[in-house]
Amino acid sequence: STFVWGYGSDNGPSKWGQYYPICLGKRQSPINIDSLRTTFNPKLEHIQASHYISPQPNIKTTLTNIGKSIFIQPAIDYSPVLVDPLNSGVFYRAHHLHFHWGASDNYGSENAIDNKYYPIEIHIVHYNIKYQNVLQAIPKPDGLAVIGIFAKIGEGSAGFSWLLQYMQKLQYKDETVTANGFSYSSFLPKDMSKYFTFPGSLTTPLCEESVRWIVMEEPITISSQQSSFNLILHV
Ligand code: GRE
Ligand code: ZN
Repeated sequence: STFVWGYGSDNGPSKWGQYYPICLGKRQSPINIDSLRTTFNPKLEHIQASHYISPQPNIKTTLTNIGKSIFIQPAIDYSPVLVDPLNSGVFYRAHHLHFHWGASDNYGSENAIDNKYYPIEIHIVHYNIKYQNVLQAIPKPDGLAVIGIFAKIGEGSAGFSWLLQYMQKLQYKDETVTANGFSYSSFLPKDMSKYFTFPGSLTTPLCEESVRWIVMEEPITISSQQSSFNLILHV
């Protein structure tokens, strides 16, 4: 078929299921998190922020314009490991970080908390170390864990300031640049102790139902100038 998925009225999420049947499933993301209907689980594992600090500044990191997002992928020798929040014997390795954003600061996140949407949502995608690589893991029900971080407008962000140095070279789809000095930790909120976790899916086709979601309650802040990082993209 000639269907190309997107976010418009003709090709947006409500149309994806006609072409990608998994997108009609029962474990689909994103969701609005209704905080009054969540329960506190004192046994949840802590997310260890220290695992996300780059051990050295000169690790090669590939930045790619994938058309709908910017993708940040450090060399494999820097890949933090996440313990499953519900099971201390299950581990996921960080694979890449990407962004979702809107055309204005009023919307852009995919998930929401109590119907509040943020201008940007960051996804740190991890795969279960029992699988050989991320492609093997994507179709498996226990394949992925994604940390979702919201960004709102406020103080500038060190992570976005680092990213903005490279955006001029990433204006067109499939452009790629090799960067130095990336650290996942520069995209994380100070308080990692409060998060919502639930089973879900990739938020883009094929919508595979393989994600253990970990959505941080505390947003990071980026300056309004930084929030226009996407405006130079020809996507
Ligand atoms: C996405 O396509 O946006 C995506 C992934 C993997 C996990 C979550 C997610 O590619 O939203
Ligand atoms: Zn995503």
